[in-house]
Amino acid sequence: MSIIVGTAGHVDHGKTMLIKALTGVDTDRLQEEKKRGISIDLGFAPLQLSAGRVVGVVDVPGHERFIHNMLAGAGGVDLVLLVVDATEGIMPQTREHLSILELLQVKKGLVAITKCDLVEEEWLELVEEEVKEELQHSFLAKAPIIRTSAVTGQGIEELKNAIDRLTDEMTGKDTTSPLRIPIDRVFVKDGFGLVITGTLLTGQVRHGDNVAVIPPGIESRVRGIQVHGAQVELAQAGQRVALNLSGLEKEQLERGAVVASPGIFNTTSLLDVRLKLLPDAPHALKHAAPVHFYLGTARTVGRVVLLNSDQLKPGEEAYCQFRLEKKIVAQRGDKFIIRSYSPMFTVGGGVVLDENPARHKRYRPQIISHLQKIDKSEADFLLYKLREHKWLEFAGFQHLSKMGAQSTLELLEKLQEEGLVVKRRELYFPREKWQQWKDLILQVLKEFHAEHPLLPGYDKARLKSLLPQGFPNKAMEELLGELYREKQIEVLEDVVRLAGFKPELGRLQTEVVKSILSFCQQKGFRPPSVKEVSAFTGLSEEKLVPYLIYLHHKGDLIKVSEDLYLASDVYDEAFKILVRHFSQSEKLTLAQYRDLLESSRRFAQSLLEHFDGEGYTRRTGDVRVAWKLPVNQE
Ligand SMILES: Nc1nc2c(ncn2[C@@H]2O[C@H](COP(=O)(O)OP(=O)(O)OP(=O)(O)O)[C@@H](O)[C@H]2O)c(=O)[nH]1
Ligand SMILES: [Mg+2]
Repeated sequence: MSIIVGTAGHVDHGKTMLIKALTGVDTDRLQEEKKRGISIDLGFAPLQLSAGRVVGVVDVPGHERFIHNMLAGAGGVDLVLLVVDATEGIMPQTREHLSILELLQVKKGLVAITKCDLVEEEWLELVEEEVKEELQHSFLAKAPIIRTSAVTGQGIEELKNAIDRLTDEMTGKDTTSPLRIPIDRVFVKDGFGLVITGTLLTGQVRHGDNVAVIPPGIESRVRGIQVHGAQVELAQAGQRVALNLSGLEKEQLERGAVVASPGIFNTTSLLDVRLKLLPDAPHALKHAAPVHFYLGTARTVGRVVLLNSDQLKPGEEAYCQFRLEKKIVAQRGDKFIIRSYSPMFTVGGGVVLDENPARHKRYRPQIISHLQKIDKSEADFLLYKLREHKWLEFAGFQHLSKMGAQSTLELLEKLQEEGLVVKRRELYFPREKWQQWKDLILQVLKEFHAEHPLLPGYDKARLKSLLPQGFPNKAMEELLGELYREKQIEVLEDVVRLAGFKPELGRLQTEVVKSILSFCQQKGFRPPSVKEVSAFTGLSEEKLVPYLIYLHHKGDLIKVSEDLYLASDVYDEAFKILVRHFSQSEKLTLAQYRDLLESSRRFAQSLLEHFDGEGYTRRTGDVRVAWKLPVNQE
């Protein structure tokens, strides 16, 4: 289990010196940092604890101008080491860093009073009092306060032991979720190529893995992994890592991009969030105001869409939407910080609820209540997304919830038990949608039977067009299978009908059916076309077709081709003639069959093609040979 310790505190308060005293590493690696004597960018060092445990330390700059760098480091912090200079006490960035960590929902930390070698005991007591008072309502209210000096070594062991104790009882980050590493540094190392560093937020990465680098959205292979300067095969959530990546140019990447499991993350510029404005923010936040937006190691400018008011007052919290200028990788549950546009102050922050929302209209109570719901419950969120997608495979949920396979599966099982989700084969559906589709099919069949009492049922292929576009075939089969098992429908070859439905004829219809049949029988081997039957019965072709289909399904008429229905006894006779011929002869020409039937060439041809289609005969060149023909029974 790996933990990240992050420093915090005002400029020059001794963070970097303290980390050097703890770890032996000077995290100010830039020349400019050395020259100016202040930290500018993030610094990293491993801290050895008891029993061979190592935690990663992220040292942040305190200067107000480099808060954006501090923010890039603060995202992965589990335990904060708040540094307060004994000679100065609480200063503006002590407060600002504290607010940021609070908004990022860091839960634990400790306080180091530094430079104790420079002050008297009485002064120290005053400073400690001030610190306690300042922290009394924060997450650090009960944090240990340790007096230190990097110069004399006072308190360094004590501090290390306190970190040891606190990190020992912490649970580490989630190693089962998909991989995600917000990149904080990109550089080229001679003989290696491109290297990125970052805190492994979730999941794990193995030497040789394919990973996605987003943006730009390129797949890359992990050629090497380093943790605390040593080559490793596998790195896990909570560790600081350096990855050597193939196939990428330095210019394609910058801080803010993410290394992730392929196929899981996308970039987004629209976020649904819960936003809190700090009680000491200097102004209310107005609707549509531009702000600086920080998430993970990414930063951009965004506009806040207040959904329920025109302004958010200091200390207030609200559901709102952010529209960002630059696309970033975000996911539900991520914390973010906002700073006022100019001058720049940290004014608030919050948590992402949905990284792929619709653009919301303002002042819609149902949108607020929706956001409330998905804020409170992961199950409600998954259900909402399922309703939006209509159906999903398990991989789709993993993509959405990014919770890790096991937790997602458990949540889905719970939703199934509660009857809110149904699973058919490998697909999940919202229960009410599934029921709606079943009802829809029954309703359509009912109307269809009322309108077409002669027809045997509804065309199966057409049924699918009633369902949402792209409805999977296997789901269609499941839907019909379920209705069948419930004895609601019957499925004939290519049609579906309500259970128990039988085409029914009125008195008049019975007459029509009789006359069609006898007309067709009379005509024998010179059968009428659909048009001729229509003329004979006086019914339009449109009205006639259901009768023909009815007779066809009943077996009284045989459909030889689209335009040709043959009375079944006439058909049988023609078939007998065919069989008889092949009992004496190997081959049959079209002309021979025409002569045998004493009919037209066209009719003979239609029939032979039909027999070919049924597999009774086969055409080779100009002649037919018998194929799967029953032996002559005469
Ligand atoms: N006497 C004394 N001086 C210290 C101690 N710790 C740090 N200093 C001095 O304080 C100055 C600032 O120390 P840093 O460790 O660079 O402070 P920092 O908090 O990292 O500063 P930024 O990263 O720029 O915010 C340096 O000149 C240090 O020599 C200490 O324990 N005793
Ligand atoms: Mg420093």
